[in-house]
Amino acid sequence: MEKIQSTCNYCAIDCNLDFYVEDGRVVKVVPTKGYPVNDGFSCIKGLSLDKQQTTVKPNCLPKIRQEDGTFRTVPWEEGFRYVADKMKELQEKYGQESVAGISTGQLTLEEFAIFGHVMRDLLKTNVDGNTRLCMATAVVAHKQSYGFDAPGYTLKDLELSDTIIFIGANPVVAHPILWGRVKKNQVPGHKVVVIDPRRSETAMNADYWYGLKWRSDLLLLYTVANILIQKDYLDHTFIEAHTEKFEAFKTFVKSYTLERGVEGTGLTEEQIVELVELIHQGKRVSFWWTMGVNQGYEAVRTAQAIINLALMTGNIGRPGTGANSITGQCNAMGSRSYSNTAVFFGGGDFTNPARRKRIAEVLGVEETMLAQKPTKTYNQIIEGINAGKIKGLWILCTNPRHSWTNNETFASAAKKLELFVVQDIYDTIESAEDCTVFFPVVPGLKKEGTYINLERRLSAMRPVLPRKENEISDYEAILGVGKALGLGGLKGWETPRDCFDLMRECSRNMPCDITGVTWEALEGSHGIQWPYPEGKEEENKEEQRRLYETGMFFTPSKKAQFMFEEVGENPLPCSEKFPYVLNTGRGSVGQWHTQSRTREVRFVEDVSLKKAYLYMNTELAKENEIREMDEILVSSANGQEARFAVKITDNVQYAELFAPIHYIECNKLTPSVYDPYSKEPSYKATPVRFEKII
Ligand SMILES: Nc1nc2c(c(=O)[nH]1)N[C@H]1C(S)=C(S)[C@@H](COP(=O)(O)OP(=O)(O)OC[C@H]3O[C@@H](n4cnc5c(=O)[nH]c(N)nc54)[C@H](O)[C@@H]3O)O[C@H]1N2
Ligand SMILES: Nc1nc2c(c(=O)[nH]1)N[C@H]1C(S)=C(S)[C@@H](COP(=O)(O)OP(=O)(O)OC[C@H]3O[C@@H](n4cnc5c(=O)[nH]c(N)nc54)[C@H](O)[C@@H]3O)O[C@H]1N2
Ligand code: SF4
Ligand SMILES: [Mo]
Repeated sequence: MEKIQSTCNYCAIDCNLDFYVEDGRVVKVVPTKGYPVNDGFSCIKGLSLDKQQTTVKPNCLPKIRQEDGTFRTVPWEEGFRYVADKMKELQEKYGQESVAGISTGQLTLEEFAIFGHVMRDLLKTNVDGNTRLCMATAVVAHKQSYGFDAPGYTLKDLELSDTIIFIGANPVVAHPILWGRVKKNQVPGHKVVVIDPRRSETAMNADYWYGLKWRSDLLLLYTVANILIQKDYLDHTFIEAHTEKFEAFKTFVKSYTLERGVEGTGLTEEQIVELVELIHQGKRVSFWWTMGVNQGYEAVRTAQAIINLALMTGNIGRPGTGANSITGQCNAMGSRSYSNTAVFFGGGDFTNPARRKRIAEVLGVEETMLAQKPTKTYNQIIEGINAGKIKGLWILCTNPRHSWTNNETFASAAKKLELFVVQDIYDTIESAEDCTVFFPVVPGLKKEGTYINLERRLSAMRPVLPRKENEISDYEAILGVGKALGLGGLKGWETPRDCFDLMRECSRNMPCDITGVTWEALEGSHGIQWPYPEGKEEENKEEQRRLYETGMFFTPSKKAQFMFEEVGENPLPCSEKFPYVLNTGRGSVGQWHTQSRTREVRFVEDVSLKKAYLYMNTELAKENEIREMDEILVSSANGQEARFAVKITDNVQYAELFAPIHYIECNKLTPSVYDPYSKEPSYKATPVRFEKII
């Protein structure tokens, strides 16, 4: 029996697992002992990765739709040529930006790098990722506040913190291994605080739960900041030495009085003051946020309001502290720096002449070949298709027909496309229904590459199983089309390993420098956190490292910025017609997003409901004579309606409904509303009404 250590490619924890293989089959999966992230533990999804060994069918070839609607199976070379020719034809007919791509945070670093290169540099068009739906807010917040998209923490900080504050995060369900680290915290008297309108699974296990009114976080955080200032609970030395714009912030938050906070958040005076005291009394306070913050119409400012609290109280760069954004997908961090979508490979703006020169040198191409500007955003791509301007789309490792906000807008877009390439490990996903080309690729178990987890740790994905005839990886599919385009620019990109070497070189002297990491060193390792520059390996040999320990940030002045803006009007508030609010999120540890993968896991499927459901408050249900599992028709302010079964609970507020995202009905109802800076959808608070189906 052979043992192969690889990385779980579901969530951003990036647990390492030992796969035991015999006769070309995985017979056992054991979480890697001693791996600093998950040390011998994992959740059910990682343990079930072996279920995906059967998904790719034999004779795995591309399919092209014919005029009569049926599919023709073709050899790979023909598939590549078809897609390449069609994209060039569309560009000639309708303009360069008439084709687009949607990438992901769930492939290897090398895979989205080559996709970004082919689409953005060779074809000179747009590629955005599903990371827009997830981490875009944190990216913008970090860039503006710290000068670079660099979350500073290490997971060990959860064990060292005396006051752990989760804001819009439910790690008990979404990041169970991270929650395991909270449980390992031995600091005497440490406290866990949860800020979430819903009494989530994490709230139930916390010492303090602040069940504020949805979308009132920004108001709460400014109120807390104002009281901290009034009480002089500040770290003046840190503010002075390492931050800018504090005086302006101080003036700004003056109007965020306790009364205003109470009125807008629905919390009591005592609760808000208690929260302030908790922050003040903590010696090592850490703030952790996820989608309850990122997915809102003023999300960037909310994330920055969290950063402001950490800065003003000096809770950053020290063990057990930080304003820490928790990442979602296994390689969201990799895609942020290496997908060539919003920034260059390794970071830096597309307009920065020094970066342009350097990247062109590393890639061995003319500077003119490189993308000139950041990509059009996800919403602009979908709107572009619906407006008839974009005619070709290539999506990979994402299922937008289900996951995109107001997802009927994706359904209508898909029907308008002349070329719609779907590249996935299942041809049964909802997004494949209207595709014109399907590229079947192998799952993670059969490929190699690099992942970066939420604490900046690189780890290796190594092939656990051999490939069968015609089975190819995402990397090979993209390279195949890239070559068929005949535009050059792919010398040195032959294998994932070559690509990794290029990307390493692109990162040189950037905050995310990984020039000291080698392909070999990652294999069977404990992972390596960035930065890890060449020549400084000794200096960085600690296994758990954090950024900002010297108080230096990545802005030109090396100081962090207080970023703030008045609390805005809700662009889509509840009304008489739509008096309730639909909250959405992860439903269970076992279910993953659109369920394409986890529905294969027998013990997850056995306990998961087959039809869409939502949670309703006991009192509201009673008033409407709704009993457990009765069906209701929910109508949304976006003009759509969908059926849900009702589960009754006291854990949601009276006017709040909570729908797990694992059913396509959920995003039928979510709106086309975005944060103005990050363009991340406001998924978590849609005005709705409902009626019981008799
Ligand atoms: N089992 C499982 N795990 C997963 C995933 C999965 O699909 N399944 N997906 C992964 C991915 S990609 C991601 S991004 C993460 C997401 O991880 P999380 O963000 O932790 O999960 P969510 O359930 O989306 O949202 C977190 C909480 O935000 C709360 N919330 C809603 N509105 C507000 C608000 O106005 N204010 C505040 N403070 N909170 C609010 C919700 O009630 C919810 O409890 O999970 C990752 N892990
Ligand atoms: N209402 C609401 N909607 C949300 C959210 C929310 O909180 N509320 N959360 C948003 C967030 S944070 C996220 S990250 C998105 C996730 O949304 P999606 O990315 O659309 O969801 P997944 O189900 O993870 O889709 C991944 C796809 O990749 C395929 N796949 C798996 N492995 C491979 C591989 O190796 N290669 C290829 N080519 N394909 C593979 C799977 O079969 C699946 O079809 O959903 C967003 N949508
Ligand atoms: S916690 Fe995340 S990385 Fe770890 S096994 Fe579960 S899904 Fe995989
Ligand atoms: Mo996500």
